Amino acid sequence: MGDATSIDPAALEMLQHAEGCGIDTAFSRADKMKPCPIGETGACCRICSMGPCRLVGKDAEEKTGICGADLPTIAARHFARQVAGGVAAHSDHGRDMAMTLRAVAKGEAPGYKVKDEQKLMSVAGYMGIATKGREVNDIALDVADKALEQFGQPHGEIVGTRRATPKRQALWKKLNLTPRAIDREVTEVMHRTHEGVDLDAENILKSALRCSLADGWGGAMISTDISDILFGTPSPLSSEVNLGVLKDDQVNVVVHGHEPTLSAMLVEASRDPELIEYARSKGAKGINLAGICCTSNEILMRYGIPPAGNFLHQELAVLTGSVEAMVVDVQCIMQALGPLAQRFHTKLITTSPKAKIPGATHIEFDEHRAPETAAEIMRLAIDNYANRGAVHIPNYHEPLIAGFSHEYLNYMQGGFHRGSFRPLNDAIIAGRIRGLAGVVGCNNVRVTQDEGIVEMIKNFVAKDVMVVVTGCAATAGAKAGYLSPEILDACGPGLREVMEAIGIPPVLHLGSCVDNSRILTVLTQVATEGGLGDDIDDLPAVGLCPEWMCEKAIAIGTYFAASGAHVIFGVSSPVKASSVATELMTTGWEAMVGGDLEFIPDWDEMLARSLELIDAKRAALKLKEYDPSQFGDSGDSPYFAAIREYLDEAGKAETVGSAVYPLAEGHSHDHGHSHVGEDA
Ligand code: BF8
Ligand code: SF4
Repeated sequence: MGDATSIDPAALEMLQHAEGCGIDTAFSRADKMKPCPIGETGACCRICSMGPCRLVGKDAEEKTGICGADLPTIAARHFARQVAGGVAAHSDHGRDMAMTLRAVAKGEAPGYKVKDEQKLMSVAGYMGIATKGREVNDIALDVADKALEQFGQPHGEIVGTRRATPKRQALWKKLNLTPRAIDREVTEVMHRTHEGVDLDAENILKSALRCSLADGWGGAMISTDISDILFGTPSPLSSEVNLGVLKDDQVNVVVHGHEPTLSAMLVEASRDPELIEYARSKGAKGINLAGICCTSNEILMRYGIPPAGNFLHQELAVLTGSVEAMVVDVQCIMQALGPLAQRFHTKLITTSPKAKIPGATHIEFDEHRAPETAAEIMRLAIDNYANRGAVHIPNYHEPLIAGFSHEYLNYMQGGFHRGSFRPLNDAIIAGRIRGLAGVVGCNNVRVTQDEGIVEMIKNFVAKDVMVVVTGCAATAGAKAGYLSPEILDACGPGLREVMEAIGIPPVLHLGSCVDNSRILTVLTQVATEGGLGDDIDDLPAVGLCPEWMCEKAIAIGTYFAASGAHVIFGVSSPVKASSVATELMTTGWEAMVGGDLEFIPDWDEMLARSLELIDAKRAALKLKEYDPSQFGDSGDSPYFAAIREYLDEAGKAETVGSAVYPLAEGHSHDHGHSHVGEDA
């Protein structure tokens, strides 16, 4: 095992256990397989079979491939293809959500319904769909069809872009960056980066910007909106996180992947009295559902189902020997799970026709018979309980609060009908809050698991920067205790004062990676609320992806840049070999769209650069210079006192899935009728 493994004690314990069992993990495989230094930096082109061409050596920037392509073109082409891959993944997920909504509207998807009518109305509103006096399912059908149109419409522009600030929309139009249709933008990038088409790095990167916008304001936004419509817009609730949420005396079912459609049905199945009784008949005390990666975030946000961990925990969960079934759909699923599951009793179950794994059992999920499929999977897991061997569950579980949404933040700051961001904007203007940071994205074995993410969160809150988190970064923060109310004690004085006054924590879990679209709409509202300029590029805000791993992360970083945000990634730059491509994506993009994408592998430098960017925006807005000595502790607010008391009870009572904040009147979101594992 190398020295850079994890800061998570549960992971360290499991890695030692793996070593003892003689089992490989991504961590140990990374020691044996170093990244290819040519591909890592974007200096390898394998687009045609005259190559692959590798532009290396001191004079690499003067060299060309066989066809004459130079380093900027090769690096930009590869980067643009990564963006297209990420956009395709998020958007195809969005398409599936739209298909499900369509089936629901037509009465063809038993088990699902429109759960959040308020959200349906607001989505119909921005899509320009009439709602007055119409049946819910008729509106839902139009919303689903409009969403599906976004993928292949021959004319027009992606409707979600209308939610950007007027200034941003005008800028995109002027630069010809407004995405037209999701599939079209992906296809066009694949075409332009085919051998012998777009050979101008600047132009290639510009097409990557437009393509990425088809994700943030298109596919990802559709995913978030329709998930909210079908499963409820999140509002805060408590849960627990880390491998310790697995239970040694219950049937453990772990969902892993991204889409909420099947996992939400498994939530229902795990609460089905008949199935719980069946589990008991097999000697288990109950059914325990937990999650990995973003499907975990989806059901954490809405039902309080506890995450067992983030991306690098997927193998570790199986290694506990306690998982009866790991149920996967799409994205971020390691092929290594196949052979690994075979060394334990764990049934690895693939469910998407798009994603099969050698060694797995395939039970295809179909939204037209979702409850039956979920029950079938659950029964298989229960039947497997008897096959359990030795169990090693590390005893680490942290309390956390999750479930924040744009809608809920509006509500906390003024009510659903007078929703506003005034208190937040005023606090930023006054300097109580120095700025905003989004800390998002993956785990990556090339850096110490969770270290960069947690370093950023810890330092930001201490320096009065309010933080929003999504994806595996949210899980990392939660595992380290930064999503518990105790975090208030780690806050700078100004931030603490504001959080106590508004009644929200300083690190807000906004959901899965597609829910980064929530950050776009939150930033847009902050920008248009008044006092902080009039577009995202005016805001004292940064977006960070310290431990990025996949193409989706690249797509996200790019659409934030195209939306005007300064974005910093860690690990290493996929265009590092080309100083020209690097320049184009930093100073070039900043001049063009106000945002940019930098890669800074060192955590201290990443933090320093973030604060520098935030302070520079404050100065440009002529805001007061940030001065932490101005503000003092206001003492505990009743909100947090109540939450603290509540969590103190956590050891004694079941807290998972309980709403922890007051809900608005007429608030249509629910978090299920009973707690996980609780008797029905
Ligand atoms: O979609 S953060 S490792 S799970 S890609 Fe994958 Fe990265 Fe995790 Fe969420 Ni997002
Ligand atoms: Fe080499 Fe050009 Fe072919 Fe790329 S497209 S592999 S640079 S010849």
